[in-house]
Amino acid sequence: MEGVVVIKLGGSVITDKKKPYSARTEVLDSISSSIAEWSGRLIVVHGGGSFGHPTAMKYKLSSTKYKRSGEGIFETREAMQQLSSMVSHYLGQHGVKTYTLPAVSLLTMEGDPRRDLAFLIKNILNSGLTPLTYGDVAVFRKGFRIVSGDYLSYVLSSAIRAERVIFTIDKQGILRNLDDPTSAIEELEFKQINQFVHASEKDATGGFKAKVSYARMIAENGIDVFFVNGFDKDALIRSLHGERGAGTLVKGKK
Ligand code: IP8
Repeated sequence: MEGVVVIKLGGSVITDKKKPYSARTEVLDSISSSIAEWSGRLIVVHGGGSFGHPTAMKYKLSSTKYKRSGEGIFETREAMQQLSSMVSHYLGQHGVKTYTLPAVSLLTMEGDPRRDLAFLIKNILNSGLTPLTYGDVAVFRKGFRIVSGDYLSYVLSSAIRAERVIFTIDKQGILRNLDDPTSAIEELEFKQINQFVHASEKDATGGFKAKVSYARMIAENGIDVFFVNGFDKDALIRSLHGERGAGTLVKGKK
């Protein structure tokens, strides 16, 4: 689908990962205003930050293991739904009206994209609404498992052949040197990306390493991927327009 951008709002951007259940409302407000300024079509995905991850880890839920018992599922999903309703609220305040899709509505019982996913998304986009989804605990044939917002960004961008995917993170981009926050790499080929995995705290969905592997899969599908600083309004707007120099561009395979 021409011109659609998928933006993933990283949990470390929209929440303070050091304080449980603390949303950065001023950041949500600023990101929402940048999104509203941009006139193109968008799908918004967000991560768990200090809402989803501590709760999921408390109940030993992860993106790799299935669980049959419902223990902790309500608590984790409730935390994510709270965060998601804040994301939706701030977008709405700026005139971006969302249509929230829980992960389970996008996937089959095997965890793959549902067959008519592109059709579902197109119908929402064509109505003028903005699809919104988030990392969640989904239920599959084998039981409950977390699906990350990064995986959903991959699934959605592939289904609709997005123009580009933007991962907002709490750094200037992918850093060449982890000790130097100004060392963001301007452009990378998808094959090079795995060399630059940032250290990240342990979380329920595989941290930065998993994000990089989804970014690689997206770029391998021919879609450009940006890593931009979610706190930098200018960089965010530039990446929405697909401009180079806004963080790191991982070039889609040609
Ligand atoms: O932050 C995590 O989503 P992510 C969702 O995109 C939960 O990995 C439930 C922890």
